[in-house]
Order: sequence, then structure tokens, then C-alpha cells
Amino acid sequence: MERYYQPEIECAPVEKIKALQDERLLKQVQHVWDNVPYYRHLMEEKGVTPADIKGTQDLHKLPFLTKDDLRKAYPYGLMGKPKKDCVRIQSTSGTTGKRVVAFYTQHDIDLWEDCCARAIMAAGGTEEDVCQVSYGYGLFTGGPGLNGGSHKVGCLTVPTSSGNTERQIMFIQDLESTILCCTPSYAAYLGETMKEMGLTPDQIPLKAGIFGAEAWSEEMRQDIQNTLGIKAYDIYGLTELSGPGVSFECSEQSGMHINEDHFIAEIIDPNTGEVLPEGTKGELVFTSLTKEAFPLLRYRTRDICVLSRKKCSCGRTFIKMAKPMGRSDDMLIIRGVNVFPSQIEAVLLNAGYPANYQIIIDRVRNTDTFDVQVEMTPEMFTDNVGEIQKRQAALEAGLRSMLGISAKVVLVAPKTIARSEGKAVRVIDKRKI
Ligand code: DLL
Repeated sequence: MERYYQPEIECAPVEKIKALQDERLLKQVQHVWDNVPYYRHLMEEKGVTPADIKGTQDLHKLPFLTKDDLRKAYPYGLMGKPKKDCVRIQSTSGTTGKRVVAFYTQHDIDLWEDCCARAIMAAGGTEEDVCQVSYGYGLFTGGPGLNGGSHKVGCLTVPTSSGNTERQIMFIQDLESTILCCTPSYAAYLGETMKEMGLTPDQIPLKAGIFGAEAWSEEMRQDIQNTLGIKAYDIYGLTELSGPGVSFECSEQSGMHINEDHFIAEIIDPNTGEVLPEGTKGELVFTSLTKEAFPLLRYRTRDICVLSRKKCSCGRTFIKMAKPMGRSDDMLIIRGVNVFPSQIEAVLLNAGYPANYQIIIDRVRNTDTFDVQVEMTPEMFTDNVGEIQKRQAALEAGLRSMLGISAKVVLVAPKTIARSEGKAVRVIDKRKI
């Protein structure tokens, strides 16, 4: 039976959701206009005032906000509330330049935790469950968000944070954890380790996993489900918009419902900024409707995906986003061809390899080199050179047909590629451009 945390809104008629969005948008635009001079200035530059925004149909008139704006306004320039009204910050790891620092009032945290509670209940969570939160705690939003959601559902919450794999497994077994929350790459690693310990899926008490914070393929989902003996649910979010729980998967496991009472989603053409019709692939843009302390309007996520309002068997009416196929800034351009790491992952997993790989790109004498290191599983490990070459050639052919360019595949021994306890590092781009 499908379970909901807030069924009155999660399953509301679409017209009711739209009406709520209209009402909240007007309030939010006024709030930003009155309290965020940085964005008011962008609106003035575009010649828009709150009076021009009468509902969601006018959203396209508002200017975009980008990560670059966040950097320029760092740290306090986009706050919608005075510091004295804020109770928390969270922040990104800042691998691509300056960190993003997001602010929260107590009310913002409350709504964020509601969104995470919706995700946990959609994954079957109840107060009977033991929910192990193995996302990092601290500045990263994963741990605090799911921790709050787990409390709201009433699960017994185990805040292990990330890392210390042995201790994670000990708690899963001793406390009989039923729900695991972590990145998909860490879930795969936990699965791999438990398998090595001789544990079969039926000896692992887990029944569901809530995995997100990075792109993962359908093939990787199957892999994790099989090794852990669970149902694996996707969850999406970003620090700028609170953290995990912007959208979440239900029992259908075919895309993530966006919490539309708190966020409006648009898909745009990343090059022109034009709004694209539902069902078209493009860049995801979010407007936060209820956030007080860090109220972002039309924030460009750089995530590439597709929206769909097709009726969902779970009963929820919120629009769904497909698994993001990558970020427009993660997209690699190799020898002029657009390549997403997720495409490479699909080829590898379809051929029976684990999701332990690394893509290494360099430029030698003005030509891009494109190497993919792939780990063999212990079962396929061999030191027969001829056999390895045959397998490498097969993977190279698979990649060529998927991507349209050739890559050099190097098969490496099991456990050679460093495991990640948080987001995996898949790409090493050594080109100096
Ligand atoms: O990763 C928030 C989060 C924590 C989401 C735990 C889910 C679970 P950031 O560190 O700010 O926030 O990174 C946000 O990660 O723009 C996407 O590119 C990527 N991302 C997040 N969830 C998914 C997902 C958190 N389910 C950035 N699939 C986003 C693919 C994801 N990419």
C-alpha cells in the first residue's frame, strides 16, 4: 500500500496545486523584491516589477539566477531575512569554485524536513522502521535533511554519517536497519563489502534505500537492489534549494515527484534560455515558493533532464522529473563530441561490470585522449592477457557505438579504483583549456 506523509497536497488535483503555486509565487516575488536588493536589481534591469507577475504563466518574465550570481553575492547578498531570523547554514563542497552557502529560518528547516519525510514515506517508511542515515552530516545537506525527515516520520534514526564502512555494517546488522540513506556509490560499496563478508541479500535486514546526490543509472539501481535485497529509490535536491527532497521517487520508480507546493520547475534550452514544452530535454530551473531566508527565483541548476505529468500509479499528482542524465557543466566535450559520464556507466554496467570506473581525459599534441579505467569483478578477474584484451576490445566497441567516438579501455584489478563515501569522483580532466 502506498503511503504518504501529506496526502492532501501530494495527491491534490493538479488545478489545486497550480492555484497554490500562483498564490505563493506572487507572495514570494514580493518578498524577494522587498528584501533581496541583488535580485530586485536584476528585475529592474529586465524591466519587470511584482505587478507584472500575476501567476505562474508570467514566470518566464523573471530573470534567471545562476551559480555565478551566487558567487557574486557570496555570502550574504541573496538573503531574504535578517541574520537574526536565520538559524542555520548549509554549504556545498565547493569543488567548482566558491562554496555555495544557503541560509535557513526555522520555518525553512521545517518545510525542508517535511519534503524529506515525504521521500521516506514514499519509500515505505513508517514509525516501525530503523533508518540509517549514512549521508555526510555537517555542511553537506544530505545528513541533516534525511535525519530531519526520518524524525518526522517517526523512524528510529541512526545518524552514522558517511564513512567507517565496518561500523555501518555492524549497525545495519545489530540494529536491524531497514532503510538506508546514502549516495548510490556508497550503497554499491556497502553492498560489495557485505557480499565479500559472505552476507546474502536475505541476511541483510534492509528493505529500502534512498539514494541520491549524484547521477546513477538504471543499471546501477538493479545492481544495488540485487546485492542488498532492497528496493532502491532516487532522491534529488541541491543545497541552493534546501537540499535533498526537492523531488523523490515513489513505488513506480520511474522518475521523481517534484514537491510542487514548494518549488516550480521549468525546463529551458541551456543555450537560449527559452522555456521548453513538457517532455523536452533541457536544463532544469527551479523557483522556490516558500523559502524565507534564501528565496531563489528561476535558479538554473545546470542539471539536464525531462519533466512529465503522466498519471502516476502511486496516486501522487506532482509532476515528475526523469533521473538527471548529467549536468550541463559535467558534460564532457571530447574531440568535439558531447559525452555524459552516465552514458559510459550504462555501457559498463550492461556488460556486467561494476560501477567502479574512472574517466581520464587529457590533451596530447592538440588531440583529446579519452581513457576509461574499469574494474573487473573478482569473478571475472584473470591474468590471461589475451582474455583481458578481448574484453577491453568488446567494451571499446560498446562505447564507440554509444558515444560515436572511441575510447581506450583499461581493465584493472578489483579494488584498484578508490571508493567514495560520498559523491564519487568519476572524471579526471587533465586538459588545460
Ligand atoms: O547533493 C543534495 C542531496 C543530498 C540530494 C542527498 C539527494 C540526496 P549538492 O551537494 O548541492 O546537494 O549537489 C546538488 O547534485 O544539482 C545534481 O547535479 C546532483 N544531484 C543531486 N541529487 C541527484 C540525483 C545535494 N538524484 C547537485 N541524481 C544537483 C542525479 C543528483 N544528480
